[in-house]
Amino acid sequence: MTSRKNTSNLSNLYVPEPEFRPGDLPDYSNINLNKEKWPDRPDPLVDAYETEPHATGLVRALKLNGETYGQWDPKLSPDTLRQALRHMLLTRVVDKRMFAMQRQGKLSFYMKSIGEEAIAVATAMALEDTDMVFPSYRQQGILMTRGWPVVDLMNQCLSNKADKLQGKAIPICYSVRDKGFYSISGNLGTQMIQAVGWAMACAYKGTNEVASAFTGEGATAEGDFHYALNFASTYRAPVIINVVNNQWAISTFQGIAAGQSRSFASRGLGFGLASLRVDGNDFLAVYAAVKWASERARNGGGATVIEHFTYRQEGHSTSDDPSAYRAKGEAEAWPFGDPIDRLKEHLIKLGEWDQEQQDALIVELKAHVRESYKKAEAMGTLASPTEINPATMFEQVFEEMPTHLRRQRQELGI
Ligand SMILES: Cc1ncc(C[n+]2csc(CCOP(=O)(O)OP(=O)(O)O)c2C)c(N)n1
Repeated sequence: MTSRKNTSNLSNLYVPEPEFRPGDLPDYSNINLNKEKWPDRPDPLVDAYETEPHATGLVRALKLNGETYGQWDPKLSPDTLRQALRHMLLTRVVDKRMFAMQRQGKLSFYMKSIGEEAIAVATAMALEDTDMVFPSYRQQGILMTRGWPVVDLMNQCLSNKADKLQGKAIPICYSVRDKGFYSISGNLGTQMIQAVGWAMACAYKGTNEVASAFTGEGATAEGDFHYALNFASTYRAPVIINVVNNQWAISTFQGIAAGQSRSFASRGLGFGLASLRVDGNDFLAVYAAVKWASERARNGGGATVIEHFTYRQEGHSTSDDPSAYRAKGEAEAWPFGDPIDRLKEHLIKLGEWDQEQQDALIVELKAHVRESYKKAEAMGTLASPTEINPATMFEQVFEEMPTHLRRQRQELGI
């Protein structure tokens, strides 16, 4: 998206504005998908500056009609594609259920990833399970793909007595060590430097593992993003820096963080890092891009910046009302379609899926999510909390409890 006008008529200061605001009719006819540059797939160890066409064009493999195109098609088996569809649908069904439960007062807060499922699921499927992910709060699809039980996600969001984090983190700030899913912090950007540090340690120890960090495009305006890129570049850290450009940072449009750059991916070029801008609603392209970047990282080529070009179909969180700042119908008008529909169409085109199977899968997943919710609800919700031993607040934070906490616990007599 480009900005439409400079609203600042009081001075020469340029203040960018989004193309569409409430009351406008969203029209993306300026984006001609057939005219976009679809760059070929270079060798993963190519010189970083050779990826300039990839950082400013768009890596794609799946056309909107379900057919594949070009060198980035990872040529996955139908079984793998069906698995991907299942993980993406499960993520969406869980999101919808949790949103509804939040509206019923069962949890305080939730964040959906609707429209962005391909990014998380393709990442998890393209990486090794031993690779560590440093996520933001919109990659729950990674947990679904790595097989974290849905009931555990729900227990965390309900902060109930079965919550493995014992209520220490707000809902959606998951931390799942055995799934290689680093603790999500509410402070945006912190995970970027943590990921690079972790990757540097892997290189130091020679473990051949890769770190994968995620930020929204808005948070790339934080210093942490730039520090992370600098360290990643200097030490050739085996890390993938993912920027999920879903066009909106709550009510702030992407142009505020982008400035005059041609893309978020092109930020990486300035640090001498390989950089790819990928159609984030194209499961095949995301998978292929992550494979490419991980191959580069594992073979000593260092870090890659991947911008996932997508659209946040719904509100930022349960506390947000996007109709206050976005034009009605923007999500429907988004020219890159919906990632789940696109993968479904692809499977149908291959003769490996049909609508009946799709409907049956949704029924199955909804039943699983309903059952999981019943189990989680029995452990307590915001509306009907169960007693949690206050002593748990002192546990699972430090490996060895520091003296000041020991003293505080004694003072409380627990
Ligand atoms: C350091 C910091 N600044 C501000 C916030 C408040 N905040 C939470 S989410 C958010 C928007 C982030 O947008 P973006 O990075 O584009 O990610 P998205 O939500 O679109 O996935 C803001 C400003 C915060 N949590 N931490």
